[in-house]
Amino acid sequence: MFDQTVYRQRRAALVAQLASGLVLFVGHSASPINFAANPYPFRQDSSFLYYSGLNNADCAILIDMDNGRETLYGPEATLDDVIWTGPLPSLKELASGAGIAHSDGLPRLAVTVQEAQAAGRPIHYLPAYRPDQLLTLGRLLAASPDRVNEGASQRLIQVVVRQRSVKTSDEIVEIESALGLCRKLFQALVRHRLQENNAVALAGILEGITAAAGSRFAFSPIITSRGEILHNQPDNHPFKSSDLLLMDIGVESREHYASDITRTIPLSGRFSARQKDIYEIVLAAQKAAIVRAAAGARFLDVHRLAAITICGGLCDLGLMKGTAADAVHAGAHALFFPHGLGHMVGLDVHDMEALGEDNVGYDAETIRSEQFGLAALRLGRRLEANFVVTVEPGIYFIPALMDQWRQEGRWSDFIAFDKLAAYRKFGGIRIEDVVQITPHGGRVLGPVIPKAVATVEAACEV
Ligand SMILES: [Mn+2]
Repeated sequence: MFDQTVYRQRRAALVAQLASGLVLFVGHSASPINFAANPYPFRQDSSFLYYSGLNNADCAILIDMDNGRETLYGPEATLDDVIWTGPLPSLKELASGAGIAHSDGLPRLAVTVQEAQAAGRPIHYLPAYRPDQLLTLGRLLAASPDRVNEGASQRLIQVVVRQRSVKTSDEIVEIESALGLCRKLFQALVRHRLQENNAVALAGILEGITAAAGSRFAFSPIITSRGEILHNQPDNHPFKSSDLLLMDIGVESREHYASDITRTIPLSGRFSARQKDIYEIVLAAQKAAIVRAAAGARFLDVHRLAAITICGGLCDLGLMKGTAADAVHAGAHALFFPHGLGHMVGLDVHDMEALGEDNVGYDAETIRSEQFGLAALRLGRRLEANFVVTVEPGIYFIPALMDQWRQEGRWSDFIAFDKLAAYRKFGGIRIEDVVQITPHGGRVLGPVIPKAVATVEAACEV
């Protein structure tokens, strides 16, 4: 974890915004796979991690903002725990590592919360998204688990989102270290792509490299020769050497910050002319978007710029027609680019998504569109310096969607449906980097991972 002063400052900044009442953070419990003693690998709640750095199960933090008292609640290790697990820090030691002055057992938390409720004091807590959190909060607050989120503090959500959105240099170092491992994964993908010849085997190799580095995936990786299936999970269908291979992968840093990288490579090592044409459009859209992603710009407009670049390129190829800006205004680009340009990255790969996508990505100025494609944009709001976001445009040829739009005659002014038959087996291309927002545009974080056609092909030769 970071030095305890980091967590103290984060909590102090939080309290300064909220002023009075109590803040309650409930951490995660172990999540059993098939019986309690055989749990999934533990991953702490990201807001709990952000304010404490503590990666321990069954803990809660209560901050009394009226007297400044901070308390860590949790189980004290028993002799049995020590016999099975080895020596463990005491609760007091855990608390002091996080700069928290007081510690106590969980029964005491229940009493303190009840007293505060009885006194009519506000208790701010974040919405829960795991059954164990819902049960714990429900028990503590004497609320039914399926209604406990109705009492979540909108004010606390706002303050936490504002704070976690702006990354410090320490956090950016973490994200860059996670990106460093992504580069190794890209190199391994390129190296092993032909011997292994299916996505399951490649995913296993990449998972092994990740685990050996002491890390883990930040989300289920997408490794597929069918890039048009946006979240296709690895399967064992053999690749064809004429296919493109899309890898969208992210790992956690030591302090659990995420990375999120997508590259699309030709399995043969050389892009075909048709693949190259589409690839260059995606790359141009990504580069234009990164330049535009400056503090003060709305990400919605950056997304639109990427969409306009894509439409312009597809018009040049004869797959679209009309004016790119008109096509994007109508939403015709979403046939090829049906998802959003990106999202924030931090302790979560979709940072803070558990607090509500709209609470993170939209505000009073920028409301989420209901238009197909644009509605999937997770982040639309105005950017600020030191936000960290992904920029990940793509072009996909999705047969079911092309068929439906053609039948409906949808946007036939903009789409050359008769030209699309030749692309039914093309798949999809996405290129994604993680970018730090600066006053002058986006700064790509992490080591260089090849993305120009020539450097991708050169990497494939090794
Ligand atoms: Mn992403």
